[in-house]
Amino acid sequence: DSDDITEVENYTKNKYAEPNPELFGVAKGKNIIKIHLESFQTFLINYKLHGEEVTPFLNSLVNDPEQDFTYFDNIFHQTEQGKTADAELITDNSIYGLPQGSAFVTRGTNTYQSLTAILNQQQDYTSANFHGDYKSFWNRDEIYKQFGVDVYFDASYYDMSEENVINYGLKDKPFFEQSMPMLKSLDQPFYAHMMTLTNHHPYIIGDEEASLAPAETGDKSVDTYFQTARYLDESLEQFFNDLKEAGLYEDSVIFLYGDHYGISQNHNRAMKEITGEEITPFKNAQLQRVPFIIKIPGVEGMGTVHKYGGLIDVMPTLLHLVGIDAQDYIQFGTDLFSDGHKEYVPFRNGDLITPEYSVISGTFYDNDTGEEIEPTEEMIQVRDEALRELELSDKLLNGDLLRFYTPNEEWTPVDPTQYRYGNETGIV
Ligand code: GP9
Ligand code: MN
Repeated sequence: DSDDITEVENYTKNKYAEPNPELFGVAKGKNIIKIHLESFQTFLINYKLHGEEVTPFLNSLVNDPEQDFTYFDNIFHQTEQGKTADAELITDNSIYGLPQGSAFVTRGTNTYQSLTAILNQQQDYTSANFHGDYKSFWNRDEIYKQFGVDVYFDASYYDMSEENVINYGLKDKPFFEQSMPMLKSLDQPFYAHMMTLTNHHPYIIGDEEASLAPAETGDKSVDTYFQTARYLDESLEQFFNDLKEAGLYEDSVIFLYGDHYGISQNHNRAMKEITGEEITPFKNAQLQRVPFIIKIPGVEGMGTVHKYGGLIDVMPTLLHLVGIDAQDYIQFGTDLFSDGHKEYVPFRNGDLITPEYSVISGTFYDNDTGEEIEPTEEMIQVRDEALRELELSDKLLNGDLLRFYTPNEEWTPVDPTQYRYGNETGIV
């Protein structure tokens, strides 16, 4: 009820970090291209297999200052069972997924105040999601309407012939290739969310598409993970070239993020071979890093930034870049570019990572040594704060509390009946 939403509001307003004045509004009205790197973990960046870079194209973005990208190398995914759907929920709402199940499915008819709707209402953006799977997967066709996603280009818009499809759906190269005309057809400015798929467990790839030899751990999905990651990397290079050719590259905000881990703890033996270290619970938590890589038109790349954060911080960061103050909205993350950004990162299971220490299953570890430590009062406070944050996010979702929240005078609640995807008729 309204007391509960006030409790959430007080919490998020108190956590809120003021924008960095040098970046606030620099990307106002610019097209935004969001690229979802399926199952992509940070350890792949600059990793060499058989002496070869696995992802030379992504590496060039993070290593070459001329490309003007900024790479955050201490970002964590924060997802749970909802996997991709959790990553979408988190990045477009700055709300955590649920501890069990997928909020996309169980909270698909909630009221949301999503990035897509805010961009549309405040700056007339058109939002479009692109994905080579069918629209009902993860209940997307229902919840996207609550988010106010204008267009959903699902599998029915693509040529899903046998040679184009593998594993869950469309291969990344035909996906990006066929997305180009759809992207060009959008009214500008747009917020385009491109969701890749080929780098998905169990990492299946055909001989014609594999340009890298598999790893040799003997664990099949770990071995081929590098090959599908390479394929994804090549598809990105092709997409960036197409964007340049279409005149959509220079002046767009382009960002890429890994949605969640690709290699689970069931593969610790093989991962020991890959990383050269025993995968302890501490080490496993550190492996939950996913890249966040962003180019902002007119802003020089900042190289590699070591600030700690999570996917929860993506939305407030973007809002500030386009010049919309995040303060009005209920958000659990804070702007990564802000001096006031809080560097503690709650995981959905209650674990926690900060720049100095990690809390895993209730045990505190020193990040430098990986050794157990006795927590200080302050560490315990931060841990409790993180747990409270998760609890409030759950309260928000389970009580559908955004129904009771009006961010500002301009806000119009999203009407889901106004959206149609694919071949849907007027009857919803
Ligand atoms: C399916 C794709 C995969 O459409 O997004 O979802 P995941 O299994 O990663 O949650
Ligand atoms: Mn996924």
